[in-house]
Amino acid sequence: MGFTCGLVGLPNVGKSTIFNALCGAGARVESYPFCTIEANVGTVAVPDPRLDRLATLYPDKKKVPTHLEFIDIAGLVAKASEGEGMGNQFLSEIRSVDAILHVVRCFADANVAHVSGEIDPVRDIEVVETELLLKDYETLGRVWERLKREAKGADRRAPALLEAWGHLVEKVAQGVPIRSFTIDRGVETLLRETSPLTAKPLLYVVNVGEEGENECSRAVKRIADEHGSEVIVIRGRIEAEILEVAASEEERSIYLQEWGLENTGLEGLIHAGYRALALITFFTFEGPEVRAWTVPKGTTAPKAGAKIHSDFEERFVLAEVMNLEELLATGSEKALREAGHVHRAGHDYVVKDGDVIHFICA
Ligand SMILES: Nc1nc2c(ncn2[C@@H]2O[C@H](COP(=O)(O)OP(=O)(O)OP(=O)(O)O)[C@@H](O)[C@H]2O)c(=O)[nH]1
Ligand SMILES: [Mg+2]
Repeated sequence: MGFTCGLVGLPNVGKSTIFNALCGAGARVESYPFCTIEANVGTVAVPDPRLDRLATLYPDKKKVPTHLEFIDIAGLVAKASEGEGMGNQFLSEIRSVDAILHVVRCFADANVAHVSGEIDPVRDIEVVETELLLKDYETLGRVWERLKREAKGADRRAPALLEAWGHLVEKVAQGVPIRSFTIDRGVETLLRETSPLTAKPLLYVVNVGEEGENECSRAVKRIADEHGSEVIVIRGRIEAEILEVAASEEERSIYLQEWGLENTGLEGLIHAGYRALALITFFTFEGPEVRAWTVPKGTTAPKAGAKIHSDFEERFVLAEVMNLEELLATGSEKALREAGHVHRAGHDYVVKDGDVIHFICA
């Protein structure tokens, strides 16, 4: 199971450029709107210095990072939920992602047309979010009609569900994204099955162009604060170009320094994405590999084992759990074991960020 982040936004805001900056994928970028029609999909290794440090204890093993998937989706415009522009196609693509990266244009460039004529992040964000809300209103409304029919039948739980669902539809009709309010427990399962777009975690990705932060990106930050979302600032074109021309990691960091950038946007995005999706990383050193894995917070040891091999969950006997920092401090698994710091964890053990786990299966 991978985690997928979808790049969503108006046409010509730099979604494909940022996708290339993240994935080095060479997706087509043009100065005219609707350049992207079929979604581009790319997978990136998650840089994690902890994996590099762990790998120093196992010099003969191959280092395998964990991965995130990005989808570069076609641009959407006002009335997309009614089929305008690329229409409904993009909506089904957004439905399949785990998190939305809402790309907002904050670079001025006379050579790059803006679908509404000028840069205005407040209006642009509203256009995109309104389309997602309209689509949710339609989807939830259809379920509501069905619940109304069912409430007339013999199912005694139906009226309570109908009422709670009605509140939900009302909120969406008022323009409140589903992620921003507390969901009645009675509708949780049905809501998950319906997979509404505005329930997905959302991060704003601000494409600031060559000059860096500006009044426009600060305006996006204010909106994000109001919504309780995070903002990642990316100089899209520069980062995409650096990734394209740099022949090695070293060269890449030299170029980044020249532009006064500490990290690539990718690193900021990954960290924010992990926070938004409540993901954690654990490590293994099974067989010939030292490896990082991603699971949602709250995952138990047998479920974590299933990431490695599908039958590990069934065959799970126990997990030997080490703390990565303790393991590095003692210098070897053997020393840690002798110090009595390898913990034996059972079926109920909840995996923590930074655990190093050895699974023992039947
Ligand atoms: N000056 C400048 N131009 C940029 C920047 N990022 C993207 N562009 C340009 O903006 C235009 C549109 O970029 P794309 O990445 O194709 O935009 P998109 O959002 O994928 O567009 P659609 O696929 O049509 O929805 C291209 O000409 C890019 O070179 C930037 O940081 N600065
Ligand atoms: Mg594109």
